Amino acid sequence: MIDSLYAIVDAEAADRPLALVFQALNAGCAIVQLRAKRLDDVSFLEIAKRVRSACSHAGVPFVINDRADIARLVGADGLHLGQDDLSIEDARRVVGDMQIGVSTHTLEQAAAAQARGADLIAFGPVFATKTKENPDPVVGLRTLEAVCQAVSRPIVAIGGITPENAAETRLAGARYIAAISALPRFFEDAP
Ligand code: 3NM
Repeated sequence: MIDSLYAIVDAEAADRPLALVFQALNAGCAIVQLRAKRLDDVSFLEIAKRVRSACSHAGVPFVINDRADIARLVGADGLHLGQDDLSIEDARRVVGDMQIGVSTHTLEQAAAAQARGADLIAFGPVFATKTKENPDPVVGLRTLEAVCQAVSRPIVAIGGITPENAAETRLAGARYIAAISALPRFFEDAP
């Protein structure tokens, strides 16, 4: 399961974000995303450089949430965009051919993200989440399954993913499972 784990480290919410990144890398996660909705630019850039370096050493793709400028500055492997962030087209003008992921919450949004050239499509919230401010309605496993069948880009399931529901979420067809609040628990359960 860890090799499908898309570890999202929230630089503001985590007590020690870098330690969490190292834990995720040591456990063998698939992708690391750094997220910071309110951190000042200097601090975000500083931590992003460190995570960039750690991921490079581990050979794990490093994704920046939302901030195309910081993704480009640190040479991230990917940029992740929400529905209200830059469009894929505009983001590409900043980050070039970097991998771009897009958050989606309906089948229509997922299909549109694919049509616009998203490399990875996040879909959720699959389960109830307390992490996101104003989350979209819970989509559930059946809708996740339908989206996984309808689009050909890899799907990242997100929202309320825990070690307990990770297996059924993967079975629904998600290539990756993303976790924020339950992230440390995946390492406790790792062999
Ligand atoms: N995006 P947790 S749900 C950042 O539905 C985010 O697009 C979502 O946090 C979406 O693993 C979510 O703690 C929060 O539930 C995920």
